[in-house]
Amino acid sequence: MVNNNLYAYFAKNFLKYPKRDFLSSDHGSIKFENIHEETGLYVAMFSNMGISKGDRVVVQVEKSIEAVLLYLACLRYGAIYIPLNTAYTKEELRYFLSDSMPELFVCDPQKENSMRELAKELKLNNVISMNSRKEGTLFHRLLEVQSSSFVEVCKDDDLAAILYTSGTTGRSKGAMLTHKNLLSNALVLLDYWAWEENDILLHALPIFHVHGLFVALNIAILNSSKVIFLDFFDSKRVISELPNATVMMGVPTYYVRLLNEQGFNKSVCQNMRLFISGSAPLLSETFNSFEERTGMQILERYGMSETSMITSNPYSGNRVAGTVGFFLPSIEGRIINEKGEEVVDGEIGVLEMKGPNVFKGYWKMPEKTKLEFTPDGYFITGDMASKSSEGRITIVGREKDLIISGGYNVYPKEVEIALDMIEFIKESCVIGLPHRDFGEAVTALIILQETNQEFEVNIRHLLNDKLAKFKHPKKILLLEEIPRNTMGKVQKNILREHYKNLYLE
Ligand code: MLC
Ligand code: AMP
Repeated sequence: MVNNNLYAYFAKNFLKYPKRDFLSSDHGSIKFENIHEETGLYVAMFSNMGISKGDRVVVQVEKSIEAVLLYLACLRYGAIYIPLNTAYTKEELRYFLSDSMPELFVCDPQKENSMRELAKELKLNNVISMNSRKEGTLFHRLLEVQSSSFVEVCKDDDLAAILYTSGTTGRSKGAMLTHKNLLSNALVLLDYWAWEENDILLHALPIFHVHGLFVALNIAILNSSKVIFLDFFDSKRVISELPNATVMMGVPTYYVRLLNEQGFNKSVCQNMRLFISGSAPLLSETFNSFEERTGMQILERYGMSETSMITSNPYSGNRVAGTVGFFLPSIEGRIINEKGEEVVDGEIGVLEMKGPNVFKGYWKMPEKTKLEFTPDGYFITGDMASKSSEGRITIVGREKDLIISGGYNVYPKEVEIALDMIEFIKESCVIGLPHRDFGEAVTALIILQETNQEFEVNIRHLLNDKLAKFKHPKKILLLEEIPRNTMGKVQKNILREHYKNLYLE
């Protein structure tokens, strides 16, 4: 029987270079030949805990080799892996846990007691903990078991993972990704980016998003590549590791920060074959400065949690600054205007696409899922784009009210809801403004009920428990009036135009 479990595909590569390091971090390393034995321990632990195929495993932990093993073990066991940003607050977690109702929740050891209380309240069974220093109750559990040889048999549309993405209404949606979704995209990218036998990936991204987890790690595993696995992005550290690597992936902020470093030059990039950027728009200015400094062109691609990668600049052909390249092989894409018609080349519309990488739907939201697809089965991305006569796509904006700050998505609505709950705030409006480091900066414009000198300190304090830090406004400005059109809709474009230089001066 064919096993379409993504792990089974990965496992075919474990013995290609058995002695090669798969992950090498500041805390240790693991060789390809040991992945199966090691993940077998996690599989045995799942079995002891009574976890079944299709059960959810929610994970909010530091980046570590063991966190990757946990991901691989979930695939192998047929459990649904749900990684969460480590910045999420307890309030945010409450939503994710109650929505996904996991059979296992893995958290940081320092938060374990408080998470146990939350889990008890939500009637969740298993809470364990881990961090990159191998502390936490997960490691005690692993000592109690012997490695299992079990690999679950999966169909290609069985769920492998759920990625929560925020929504315009302020409520996060869980994008359900299947084994086939993940495998098909990784295989296409492996070929499109011409991965080579001895490529070494420099990995500085977090592993709770599609970029660091599925794009970076899935390809590396399929290619049996070594991964230099950094705990987080630090420009000086990245520069010191670049001579040991051939491929790096990052959000635009990484490249902006590298260019701010004197030590970033041609010589440290001498072994590099490919720099890839995505998750947010890469400014032409960054692309050009990068080329001037290193002689290399960053390859920009475009994707989403719901679909993984959709378009990419070519590996061999021209990479054009400000564009995200061509639809990847196996993807059908089109750009549609307000009348529902396909636009002519150069005109702007909403990008829609279909392909084997498109997710199965939003977890427990069939109605919402329906709304995001056209009757003929295209997924509506919500991104505004145009296509050149050559077929190159340019993302020109977003139909959805979304801010992308340093590669993290922030939906203004969610921040506005949190602000409007503060009793001394009469009204709020949240917009993204251009920012040299983060690309866009979350900015709040508020009207107070009455004068309050301490408003900013008080607001920041109140937001601490509610929203992850990266969602907090970088600036909070007072307004007398919020501009609205005749329908009463806030005219955010007027505010964005008025304050466009706020962070640039
Ligand atoms: C951290 N902070 C941020 C932030 N990251 N604020 C706004 N935007 C961000 N992205 C805040 C912290 O809360 C903290 O606030 C302060 O900045 C410093 O924290 P830090 O941990 O030192 O942050 P820093 O190292 O500067 O992190 C910035 C970053 C990081 C850019 C290195 O955010 C990052 O690695 N981003 C990558 C995101 C990513 O992987 N995206 C892929 C999504 S997948 P304070 O107030 O305490 O000082 C996707 C699909 C696709 O979109 O196509 O790929
Ligand atoms: P997420 O929901 O976190 O998966 O974020 C996906 C969104 O990031 C997309 O819908 C785009 O708006 C944006 N995005 C990803 N890559 C790019 C890119 N290269 N250029 C512009 N926007 C991008």
